[in-house]
Amino acid sequence: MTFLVLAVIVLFVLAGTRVMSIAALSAELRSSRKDETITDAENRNQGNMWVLFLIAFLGFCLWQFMAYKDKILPEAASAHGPEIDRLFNVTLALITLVFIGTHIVMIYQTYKYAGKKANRATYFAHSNKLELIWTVIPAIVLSGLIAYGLTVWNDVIYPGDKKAMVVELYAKQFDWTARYSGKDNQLGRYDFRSIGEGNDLGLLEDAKNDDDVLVKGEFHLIKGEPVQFKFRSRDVIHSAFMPHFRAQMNCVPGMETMFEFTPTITTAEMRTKLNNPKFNYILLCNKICGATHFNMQMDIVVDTKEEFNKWMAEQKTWAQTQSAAKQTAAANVNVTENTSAN
Ligand SMILES: [Cu+2]
Repeated sequence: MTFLVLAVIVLFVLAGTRVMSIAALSAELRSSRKDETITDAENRNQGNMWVLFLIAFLGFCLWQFMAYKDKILPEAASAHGPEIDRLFNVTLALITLVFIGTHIVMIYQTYKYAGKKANRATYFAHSNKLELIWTVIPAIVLSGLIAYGLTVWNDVIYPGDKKAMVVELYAKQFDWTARYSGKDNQLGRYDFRSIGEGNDLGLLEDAKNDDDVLVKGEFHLIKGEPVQFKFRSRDVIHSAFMPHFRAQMNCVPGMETMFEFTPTITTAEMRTKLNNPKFNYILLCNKICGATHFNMQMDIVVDTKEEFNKWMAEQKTWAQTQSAAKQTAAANVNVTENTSAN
């Protein structure tokens, strides 16, 4: 099927070039014109057509903007989110202005100065005034934008000193594990050499690990309470992207990265706001990290404190998982011994 489609495309291109060369030949035969000189009328015509193109093009851009408006992210669901959105909107407004302005100026030139036989071009090699204008204005605007961006980043990355719940997000090809630090709010030690069957994260024998809770597929956060994420990766660079909370951080093998934020809207509230009972917050991998990168995601549920505590009570701690695994292993050994005795 793919081959057929490709064959059809190639044949179309070949047929197209044939038709074009035939058209060119017949035009030459029919033509009474002896030279290639473009007339003033033709130039005027081109100038007018550029204006039509400008209107159609800007109209198309506006249409796209309106048509895809509902595809952009909903209201930010984190405390720092509105600040990121403001920065985004200011940048977008600026580049939209420049985009429209440069197109209008450019096409106005082709319209106003459409070729005329009588026209003579002005020649000048250098203009200090022009150089100054197009260097100083962008420099000022861009410096302002960068200063604003750095200020926002500073606010976002160094949040208040309210004690945050520590959660580790562990990335590997191709899934995520969330590790809650438990009652002590401390993540236990790990070593990559301990990674193995039943120990994806390489956790070590450490009392701080005992109350840690590991979950996959979905993890929960509390509305109004800060959460400090610590990111790790086993293999390649992944990127933890939580778009609804305006949060993203790289997960780099061999080092720990961090991001802290406070969710402000529960999943239930957001479902009502968006009038979409199926809505879920999401954690995505935002680095093309391999074959099934597209599927590397986890749902995020923002709960009230009570809902969260109820959910957390249902989860098994690392110590519980470990002792269950030991019991299963012991049972298996018994079975093997019994079988060999028989
Ligand atoms: Cu990934």
